[in-house]
Amino acid sequence: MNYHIAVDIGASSGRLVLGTVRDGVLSLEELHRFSNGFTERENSCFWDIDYLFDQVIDGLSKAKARGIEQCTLGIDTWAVDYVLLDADGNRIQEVYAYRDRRTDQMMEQVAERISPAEVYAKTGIQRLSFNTLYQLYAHAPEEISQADQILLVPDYLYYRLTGRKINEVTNASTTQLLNLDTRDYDSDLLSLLHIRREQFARLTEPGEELGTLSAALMTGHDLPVCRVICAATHDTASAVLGAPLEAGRTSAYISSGTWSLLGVEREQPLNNRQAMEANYTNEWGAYGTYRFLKNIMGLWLIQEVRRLDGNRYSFAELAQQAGETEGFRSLIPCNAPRFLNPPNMIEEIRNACAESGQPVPQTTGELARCIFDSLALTYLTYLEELEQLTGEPVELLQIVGGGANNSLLCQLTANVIGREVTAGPTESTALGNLAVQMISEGSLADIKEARALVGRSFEIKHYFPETVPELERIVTRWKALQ
Ligand code: ADP
Ligand code: LRH
Repeated sequence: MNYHIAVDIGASSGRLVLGTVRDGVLSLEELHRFSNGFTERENSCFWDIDYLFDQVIDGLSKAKARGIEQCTLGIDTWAVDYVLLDADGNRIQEVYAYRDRRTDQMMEQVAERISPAEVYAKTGIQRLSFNTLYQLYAHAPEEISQADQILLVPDYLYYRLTGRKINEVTNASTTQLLNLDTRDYDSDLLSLLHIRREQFARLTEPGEELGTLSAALMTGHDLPVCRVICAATHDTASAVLGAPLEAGRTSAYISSGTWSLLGVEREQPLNNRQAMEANYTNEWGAYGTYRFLKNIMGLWLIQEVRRLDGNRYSFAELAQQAGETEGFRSLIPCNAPRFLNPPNMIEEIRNACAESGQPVPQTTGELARCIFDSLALTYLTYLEELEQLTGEPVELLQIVGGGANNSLLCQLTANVIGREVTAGPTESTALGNLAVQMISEGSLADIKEARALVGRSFEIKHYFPETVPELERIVTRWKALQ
């Protein structure tokens, strides 16, 4: 029996998932799950990277206790965030979380030095205030010069496990520093940041074998013998690899978690003027693919409402309460920067409703309904924009990730976009991570085979559009809010 373990850490939770194939069917077993989130201290937002590393070790110890002696191992996490290391490989400072407000004015400042059009032509990456480019620009050059090495978060976890320093490409593309033509870090952008090429590590493709767990880790803990494989370390790259994209039908996907990433897989980037103006991104995927997509504020909105409500209700309960509440009563423009990291999400949503003369959601169910209705309308807006940009009509929308559990949101999405929606697998990110491991060790030929395996191993739910009374009027109301 071949064992594969995916370490998948999203902004809201992490897990170690064991994948095994028996009789041509892939099954998953969750070995370990833990919560994640950034903490705010003195107006800055940080991840607890040591806690995350400890969770990886705890999960691997559980694997050993469960009888797994040998396995392959891959890691993916959220994108853009980085760790600065000194020459001894020690962290120079804490790891900023991308919602930290120090980058608020950085896109504008960078635009004074190099035009957004030039950056887009070079990188094809959308302008988001938290891209690594803007995060690094927020440092004083002297601080950057102290860094011997800059690793993104999953690269750093690999380094702690194996001692090897790499920059995995799918995640590196989210820095907004990779050049589409040279396929390396762009020298103009590096100069702007006062960074030397050697401060970044070697760009590494998914599938490369990185070695074994370090001797120090193996002597200090009871762990399986792991062949460590470089996964598609950007969680969204793994999520789309693990999505059973339907051949023969034009489909778009939403990787639905803390963010809703809505887009299509392509073999070529699309970085023309229209794509730039609409702010679509071309993130690098594994095996020569690109994800042409848009970041939508996503389930972060409900995560924050739930947290501020004292975690009284589960996500399933929140969806149920929303379902019992009148629909399309109060709407918010989800993608407005005000929702990226407001001091109080509940107040922010209420203020936005009051400012636009709509009823102010009072109960938790009303707040949840406002979020889900608004997300479904945002999906419609960007799906139509996506079709215009690619020139290809979309028949089917495939939702993967934790958000695929939310049947209210899936049904609302089908109703609003007027197209079939599929939901699942919910663990597509772990599946994409495992797929790279299996392709790397040779038990699967390619991503087509991997998707076929996912397709026959997991149940997918189908949602068909139901009529929404006065949808046109709702859409007009929604557009007026932007
Ligand atoms: P990330 O990887 O960004 O941390 P996930 O893909 O794990 O996110 O998705 C987490 C989200 O999935 C939660 O914020 C929640 O909104 C949604 N979710 C998970 N389980 C359920 C459920 N049973 N019902 C409704 N929503 C759910
Ligand atoms: C989703 C995600 C997304 C990025 C954001 C930082 O977890 O990786 O693709 O834009 O987090």
